[in-house]
This record gives sequence, C-alpha cells and structure tokens, in this order.
Amino acid sequence: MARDYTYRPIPLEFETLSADDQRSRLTEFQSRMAKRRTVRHYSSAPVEDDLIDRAIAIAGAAPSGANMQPWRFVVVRDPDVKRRIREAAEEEERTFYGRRAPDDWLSALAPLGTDWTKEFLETAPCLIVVFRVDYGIEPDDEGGERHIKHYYVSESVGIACGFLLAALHVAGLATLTHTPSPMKFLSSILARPRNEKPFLLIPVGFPASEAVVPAITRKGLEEIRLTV
Ligand code: IYR
Repeated sequence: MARDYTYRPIPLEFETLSADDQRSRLTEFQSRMAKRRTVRHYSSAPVEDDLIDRAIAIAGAAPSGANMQPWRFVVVRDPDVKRRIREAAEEEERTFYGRRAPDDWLSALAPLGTDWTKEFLETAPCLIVVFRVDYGIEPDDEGGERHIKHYYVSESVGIACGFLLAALHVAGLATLTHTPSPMKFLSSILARPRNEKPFLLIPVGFPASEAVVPAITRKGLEEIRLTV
C-alpha cells in the first residue's frame, strides 16, 4: 500500500487555562518531578501491566522527526529473560569498570556509587527496553520490502524516554536509566530486527525497603537558564 503524503489539517484542540490553573498545575508537577530519583535497589513487589501500558502510550505521544515515531518499547517480565539480560550486562560492565573506562569517567561516577553488579535487572519486576528504530520497513508492491527513512531518531527517542520516565514517576513507580555499554546483547536476547538498536534499559518497580540513593544536588535555575 502506497504511503499517503497529503497534508490534511484538522482543527486544533487546545485548552486555554486561567493564569491560576497554569500556575497550580505547574506547581504540582514541579514538586512531583523534583522528587524523582534514580533507584538502584528494588523490591520484588509486582507492577500492574496496565500502568506500564499507559506509560508507554504516553511515551508514544511524544513529538518525533517527520512524525515517524521511531521507537519500540519491549516490556520484559520473564524471570529467565531478565536473568540473561543481567548476565550479559554484568559481563560488559565488568570490563567497563575493570578495564575500559578511563579514570576521569570512573571519578565522575564515584559519587553515584555504581559498580559492575546489576542486581536490579533481576529484582525489578519489569524492564522496559527502549529501541530506536533507525528506518521503517514496509512491504512494497512487488512482494519485497521498502525502507522508510527516519529523521532525528536520537532526539525523538530521547524525548519519548523523557515522557516515559515522567509518566512512570507520576504513577508512583521507581525507575532507573541504565545504559550498559555496549548493549548489542539486548538485540539478540530480545530478537529485535536489524533496523532497531537498543537505546535505553529502564527497570521499573518499587524501591527495596532499605533502598538508598546518593546525595546529589541539582543545578539551580540561575545556572541552567539564560534569558536573552
Ligand atoms: N553503564 C555503566 C556506567 C555508568 C555510566 C554513566 I554516564 C552513568 O550515569 C551511570 C553508570 C553502569 O550502568 O554502571
């Protein structure tokens, strides 16, 4: 089936808020988001499928280059698959921390208390593995396939991941952005096709009762915002 490249505008649905409502919604969201922390210690308490599905639907509402929506979210719950992901990630991370990482990188990570062990990949009840889809594949008229170009893929998937993390946090779930490097093993364990590349691995769940987090600070507005 040929693609439709026609421009078909429809009326915009837009809710104009009162100044008070703008402020109060943002105050609520700001205090909620300020409390988000990356969690590395999980309990085995289960997470409802419906929450994960809704959060992924919210991520799927992110803007993307030419609206190609170049993302795929793989939800992993099977303990055996989680174990294989942990084993493969730890193998990579062991060489990263032991040999590959330059000293300045290790120093930058020291305040976060990370190391090569990735127990959270098995204890968290759910992992969402985000793949970037570098090009689309569609059947052509001759029974073969055609590649569809995707644009600004990292920017698009990065924005979708931001939506996803915010949605999961608002739903009262703990998350972690994990980027084992390299993460090619995720393509084979999860049997993803060659047009998809692993982008981010997000464990989702509830913090272990003894969970701790590093005492980090955030840059103030005056440091991150310039007005011209
Ligand atoms: N991928 C490693 C190292 C790591 C790198 C960065 I940049 C971090 O912000 C945190 C960890 C790991 O997951 O431990």
